[in-house]
Amino acid sequence: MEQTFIIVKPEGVARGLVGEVLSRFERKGLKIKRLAMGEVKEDVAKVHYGHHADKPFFGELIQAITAGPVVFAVLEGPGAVQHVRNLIGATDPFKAAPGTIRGDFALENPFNIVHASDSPETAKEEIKRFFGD
Ligand code: 3AN
Repeated sequence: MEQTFIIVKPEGVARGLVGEVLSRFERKGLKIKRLAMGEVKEDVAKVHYGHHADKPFFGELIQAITAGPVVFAVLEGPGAVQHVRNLIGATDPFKAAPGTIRGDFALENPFNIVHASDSPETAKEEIKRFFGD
């Protein structure tokens, strides 16, 4: 069964949105297979967002994801990756549709509340990165 990986980012945890975010995934029918609270260390953040290393916002992105406690989860279900991407909405909160997590709870990047894997292959890498084997 397909799995995906999500992070409720520091601003999501700080604003008390962990239950809200997880409940949206559960209501959709996705199963929570693993769940942990932790933090994203700076070296791990730089690998995780390595595809943005040359962007002007890289510094603020790393600062935001390492700013405080986060919640990590593995979600499972048919088409889990795409379903979760649909539920979280567009990367840019100005473009995320109302009804999506980012559309309902985020104002601007990099504070878009939740990270989710963008493909099943990325999900496998990210699950390994944050949960180990
Ligand atoms: P997604 O998180 O939707 O997969 P990515 O991987 O392109 O999108 O972006 C990773 C993170 O980088 C986003 N979640 C967002 O927090 C941040 N980000 C993307 N674009 C910008 C931007 N223009 N300014 C600041 N942060 C950004």
